[in-house]
Amino acid sequence: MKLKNNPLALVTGASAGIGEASARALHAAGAQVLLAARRTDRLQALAEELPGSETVQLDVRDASAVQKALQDRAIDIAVLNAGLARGAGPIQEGDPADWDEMLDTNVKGVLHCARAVLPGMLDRKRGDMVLLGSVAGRQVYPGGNVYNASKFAVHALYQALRLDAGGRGVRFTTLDPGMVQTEFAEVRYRGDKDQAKAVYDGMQPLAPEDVADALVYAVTRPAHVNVGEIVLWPTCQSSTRDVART
Ligand code: NDP
Ligand code: 8X3
Repeated sequence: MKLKNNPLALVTGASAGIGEASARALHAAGAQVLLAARRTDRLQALAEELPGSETVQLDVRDASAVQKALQDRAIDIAVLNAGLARGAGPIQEGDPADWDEMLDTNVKGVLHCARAVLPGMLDRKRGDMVLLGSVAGRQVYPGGNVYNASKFAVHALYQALRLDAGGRGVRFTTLDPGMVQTEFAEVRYRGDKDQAKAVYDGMQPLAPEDVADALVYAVTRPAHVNVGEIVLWPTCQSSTRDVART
């Protein structure tokens, strides 16, 4: 699956996990990649492996920084992937600072990036905007509460983007994976490696490369085809609550 004309692909959250795998896969498919995240040491190490790529230090929660960094770039493919969960306890024990961080990153971060990139895509009458949603944005699970709400909001934004900006040459896709083994669980449990490892005990999660493969499929379709919604489960995961473990 190859991209034509060496398009410029922005990947937010390219310093780890799904974003890093997506950047590698897009580059292999023929894109010039713009790698965005907060940890520039990781971005620079990745950029050295991907000739022609660029890095930008970006906190997607910072609306004016996002606007400044992206508004003048002719981005053909925007993979709005930066995101995180914090904690998995019940709402009645939740920490409002964690709620802010999830909503500011997962929801407003997507809005900030879309606001900066979409006008140019609409002017050029082409482009791909891919949102990293989640099955957590389709089914709530115990303790998922605010993370679930953030990903349900991403799904609403996907639908809203289609209505607000659809029909003008730009394709919108929501890519919604189930469990993927990345640093996600470590971030969620604030570096507790045992707790993070237990998430994947006795089951085979998706690899970030599996998600990147689906992404490349979506953006390499002919211009008149918009895949739209991709839900990608590990075979052993039947729902956000049901995982067959050995
Ligand atoms: P990782 O923790 O491995 O990677 C998260 C990435 O997001 C990092 O590159 C991190 O970079 C970046 N990021 C976090 N906060 C910010 C911020 N404020 N500004 C810019 N970048 C930020 O997790 P995943 O790869 O698993 O997650 C990627 C996306 O996929 C998320 O949206 C997640 O919700 C979604 N997802 C994950 C699933 C999973 O099971 N892993 C399943 C379904 C969806 P840095 O810290 O350097 O800024
Ligand atoms: C991340 C997948 O199941 O941990 O979106 O919520 S899950």
